[in-house]
Amino acid sequence: MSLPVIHSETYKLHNPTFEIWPGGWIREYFESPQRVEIILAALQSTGWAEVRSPDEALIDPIAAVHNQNYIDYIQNGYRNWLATKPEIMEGHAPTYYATTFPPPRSQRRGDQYGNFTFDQSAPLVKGTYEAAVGSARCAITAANLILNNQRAAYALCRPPGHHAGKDFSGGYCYFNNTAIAAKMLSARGRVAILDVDYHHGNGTQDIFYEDDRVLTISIHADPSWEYPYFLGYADEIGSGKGDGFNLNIPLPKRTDGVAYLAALDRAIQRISEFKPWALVVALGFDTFDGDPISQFALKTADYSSIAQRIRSINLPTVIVQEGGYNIEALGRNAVAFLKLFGE
Ligand code: Q9C
Ligand code: ZN
Repeated sequence: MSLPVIHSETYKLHNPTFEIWPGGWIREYFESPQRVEIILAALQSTGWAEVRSPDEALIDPIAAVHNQNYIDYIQNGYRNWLATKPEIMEGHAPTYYATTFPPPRSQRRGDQYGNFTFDQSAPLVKGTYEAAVGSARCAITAANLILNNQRAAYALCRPPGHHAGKDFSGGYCYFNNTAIAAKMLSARGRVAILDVDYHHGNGTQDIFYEDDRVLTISIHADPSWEYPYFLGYADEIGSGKGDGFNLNIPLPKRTDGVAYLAALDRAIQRISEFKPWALVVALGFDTFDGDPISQFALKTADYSSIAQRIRSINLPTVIVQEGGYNIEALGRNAVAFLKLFGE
C-alpha cells in the first residue's frame, strides 16, 4: 500500500520573519517553512509515501467556504497596504499586521485588515496569498483523490487552515484547507471532521456551525487557559439545523497519551453514530511533549496509537496538516502517524 502525499512548492512564498507575543515580544515565526521540509524529508525516506504536486485545479472550492470579500482581501490587502508607503521595521521584509479591530456593535466596515482577522497571528507578506492558494490546492487535490475512490490521502498543507473562518484569518491560518476538503466531500453525503490539532479548530467550527451534513469534532487544550480563548468550550454544540453536530472536547494541561486516547474514543463513538461516508482529519503535532508553544505531553509512539484508532473507523480519509512547531520532532511524528495509512 502507499499513501499519496500532496505537496506544493508555494509554501516557501509565505515566510513572515517575526510574530507578536503577549508582553510585547517579537519572536521568530513559529509556523516556519522548515516545518514542511522536515516532514517531507522524513516521508521521502519511507517506502510508502508517494509525493506529488497538487492539480492546477480550479480554486472554486475556496469560494465554497470563504466569502468573496475575504478572499479578495487576502489576495490584495498586502499590496494595498504597501501602496500607503508604511514604515517597515528594520531588518524585516514588509509584514502587514492588523492593529485596529472593529469594536463590538460597530456598524461600519472599513478597508483595514482588522476586519478580516481575529488576532495578530496571521500577518500578510508578499507571498501569503499564493502560498495560501497552493496550500488549499493540496487539500482540494486530496479530496478529489478520495472522490475518485482513493482510500486515504495526506495534504501537506502550509500555511495551515483550521483557525480561519468564513471571513477571517487568525492563528497562522488564511484559507481553511480542512473545511475546503470537507465541503467538497459533503457533495456526496455526510462528512465528519476530526480535529486533533492542539488548538481548538474555531474556524472550522464557524464554517459548519449550522450544518448537519458536516459533523465537526475538535479535541484540544481547554480554551479557558489556551488560545483561541473565546471559543472551543464543551457547550458549543452547533445551532439551527446544526444543533448537535459540533462536539468540543477540551482537555487539561499536560494531557498524556492515555487521557488523549480516552477523549479520542468519545470522538470516534460520535462519528460512528453519525455514519459519514468520509472523514477529514485536521492533523496537528503541537500536542507533542516539547512543542514550543503548547502544554500537552504526547510522545511519538502516541501518534501511532491515535492513527491506529482513526484508521480503524475504516472510512475514506483525507488527512490535512495543521500545526506542530517542534521542528526537530516533526518528521518522526508525521511518520509515526501516517505509516498507519501508508503501510
Ligand atoms: N502570539 C495552529 O496550530 N499563538 N495555530 C499566538 C501569541 C497562536 C496556532 C501566541 C497559535 C496558533 C494552526
Ligand atoms: Zn495548533
